[in-house]
Amino acid sequence: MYLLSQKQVQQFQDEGYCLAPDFFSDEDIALMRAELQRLRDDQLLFNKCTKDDGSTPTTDRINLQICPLTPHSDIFRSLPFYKPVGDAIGQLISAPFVQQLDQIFVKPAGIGYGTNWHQDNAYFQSAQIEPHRGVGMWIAIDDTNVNNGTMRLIPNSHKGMKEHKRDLHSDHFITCADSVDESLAVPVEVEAGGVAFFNFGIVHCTKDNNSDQDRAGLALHFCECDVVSEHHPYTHPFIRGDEASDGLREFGRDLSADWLNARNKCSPALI
Ligand SMILES: O=C(O)CCC(=O)C(=O)O
Repeated sequence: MYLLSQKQVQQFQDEGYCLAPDFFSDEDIALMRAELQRLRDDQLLFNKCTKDDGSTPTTDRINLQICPLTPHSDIFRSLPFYKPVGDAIGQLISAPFVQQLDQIFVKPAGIGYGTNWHQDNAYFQSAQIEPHRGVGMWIAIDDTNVNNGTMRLIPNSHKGMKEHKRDLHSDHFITCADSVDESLAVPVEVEAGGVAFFNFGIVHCTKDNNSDQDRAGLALHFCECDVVSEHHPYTHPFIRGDEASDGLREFGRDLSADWLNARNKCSPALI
């Protein structure tokens, strides 16, 4: 059973983020990689990069995204119901809470393009949402480091919302890059299976992948149920609280064993 330490929880409360370097096992990562490969083979990820006009697609800069993910993958749909995930989120925000959204970004080797500075709360446009009541869980599907453009985040940046405008190097992203002091940023350098938890108000980005290996990250977002944003068309399953049913009420089936069952069937050759 994985639980965040008191020190990690305290850092999340004080600075708006914490890292859990060994959250997922090699077997978990093998399953994530196998399912991601299936999604890529099925051409369900799309390049979000554009020339400076916000609309003309690029071929020399690629930032592949699938969002939302759950409608395309029973395996990733089951991950929030895997007990260690809900337990860790329950240490950071209060029940009842739901899943807000899920997505994967892939930065292909050499031409992988970063996702510009932003606060997730600028996307989850609910008038009433308070950033500390939502948490992003960014999972390294591959080893991450500065050379392959890992996530960077700015500690303590969650205490106020910044102005965002359209990022014209992408087809729909928004950014607060103009008001960011990059010298304050911390890179999230973790091996595959490591996790960064961060408050919906934390300013963060990813950079270009200059390495010779693809780099993928999976982002799950959770928030307390009374601040959920309906901005994205998405089912918001209850993860903890009286209305939580391990997916039964939202998806018609108890999904609590699905992650482990799929993991047990996944080929060890992929590890
Ligand atoms: O992986 C990325 O490029 C960006 C991820 C991100 O910004 C997020 O999860 O909020």
